[in-house]
Amino acid sequence: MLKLMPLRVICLILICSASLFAAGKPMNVIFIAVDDLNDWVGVFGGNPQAQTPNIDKFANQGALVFEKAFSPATVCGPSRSALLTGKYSHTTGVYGNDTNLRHAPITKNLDTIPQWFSRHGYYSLSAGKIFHKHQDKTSDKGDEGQWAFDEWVNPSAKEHKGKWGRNKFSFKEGTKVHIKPAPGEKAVAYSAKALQWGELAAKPEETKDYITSQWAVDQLSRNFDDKPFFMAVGISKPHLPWYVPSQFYDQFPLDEIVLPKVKEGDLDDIVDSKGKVAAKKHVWWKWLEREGKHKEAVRAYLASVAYVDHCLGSIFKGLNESKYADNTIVVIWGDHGWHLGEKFKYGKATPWMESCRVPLLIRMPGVTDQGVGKSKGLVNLIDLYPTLSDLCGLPINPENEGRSFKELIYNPKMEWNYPTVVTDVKDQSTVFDQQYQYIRSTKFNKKVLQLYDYVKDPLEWNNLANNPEYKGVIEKLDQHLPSKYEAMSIHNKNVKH
Ligand SMILES: [Ca+2]
Ligand SMILES: [Ca+2]
Repeated sequence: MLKLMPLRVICLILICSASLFAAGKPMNVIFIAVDDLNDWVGVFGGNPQAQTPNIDKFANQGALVFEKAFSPATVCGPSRSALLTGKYSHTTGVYGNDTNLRHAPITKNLDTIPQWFSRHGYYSLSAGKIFHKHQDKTSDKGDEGQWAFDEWVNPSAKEHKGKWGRNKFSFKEGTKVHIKPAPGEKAVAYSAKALQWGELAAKPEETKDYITSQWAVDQLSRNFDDKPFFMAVGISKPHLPWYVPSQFYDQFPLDEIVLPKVKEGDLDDIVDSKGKVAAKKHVWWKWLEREGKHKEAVRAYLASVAYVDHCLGSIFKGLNESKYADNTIVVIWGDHGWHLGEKFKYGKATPWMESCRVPLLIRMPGVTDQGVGKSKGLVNLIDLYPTLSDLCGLPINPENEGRSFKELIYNPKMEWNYPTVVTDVKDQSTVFDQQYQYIRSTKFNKKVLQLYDYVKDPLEWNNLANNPEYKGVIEKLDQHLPSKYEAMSIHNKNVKH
């Protein structure tokens, strides 16, 4: 057929199809945040007991798994603020969960990722937790970043009852647990309140994250006025309390739970410049030890991760069956890690590996499905802003501090060894290269250094910082850490409206 056509007709057809391709719409983006998800996901290998068949299948069918991805900070607020603004907390002063990027002088006028996409022709929409939620005296609803999207909904809110209504659930009898301080023991309010779990007498379809996931699927039948879309979906588990339907607990028989390893005396080599031990066992670890409930806590987290995987599975299925299956980039990220006993700690907000490493997967049709599936390149969630801009053909915001790793996505086996930084709190940061983690803390006028060879010592038991053999390694890594820390920006309670 082709050889019967005159050459100029063939040329015309080729030119037309090339220009149609060039004029084709940019890729859509589905941007999925999972709150407090660590590397206990099958393909990330953080815990072989994890049951995440949907994420694993998603990875095995064309998403790229970043084995060395880190968060810019180790609690929700500053990690998300850094990712969304493209600037580290040591640059902006947005540290801790009580500073809102919307009030900080350095960040309040920056375009966040969804705003950048809207500014460049995208339709942005969101449900669930993407921005950290802050008090807002002008509204009883709080500031959840509603202002950053063209459309923001809370699909499980009361006003949607009927279509998306959320019910209050009861617990399966005898499964509700609240770990508290010992009588008379002083503890900060959050610690005393937050460590809770229980098996819900509910179907997954009735619960918040499933409803949010279903909202995302429902949007995939829309046209968005013919614009490409940027859809942000926030999944709230496995954040505490670990209340998920009992079927997910049933997947993990309690007597089969294996606990993460700890080494007695592990913290004794973390010392300040006077040789005084500067780390101690965390209160939640001590309470769980006292109550004999380590296995129950680990099981509750595993059950919550299995629940998240179930919800994500519904998004993957909905996307595969939609008209957007072949022109949508999917990014899945955890906002920081979480300890389940490692280094005698439960929770986040430490400078150690378990708090800093995050799961990150990116699927780009036509690109990652041709590739090798896993990358060992060093990347950070702060790199997502420029990377997604780059992948979608948007200009890179000159305010971004991260680095686009588009090239790595196209070629996951290439060398990508840019050391990357995590700022845990003011005056405490850590840097990762391909072999070492180096932590420098000058908090409270005390200098505490830690160096771990996480390749040889993945549980980070041997602090090498005071071993003279590693002086050169430390000097080299220290250059990547912040030379100054911006002062803490305005605390929520001091914000005037
Ligand atoms: Ca979080
Ligand atoms: Ca140690």
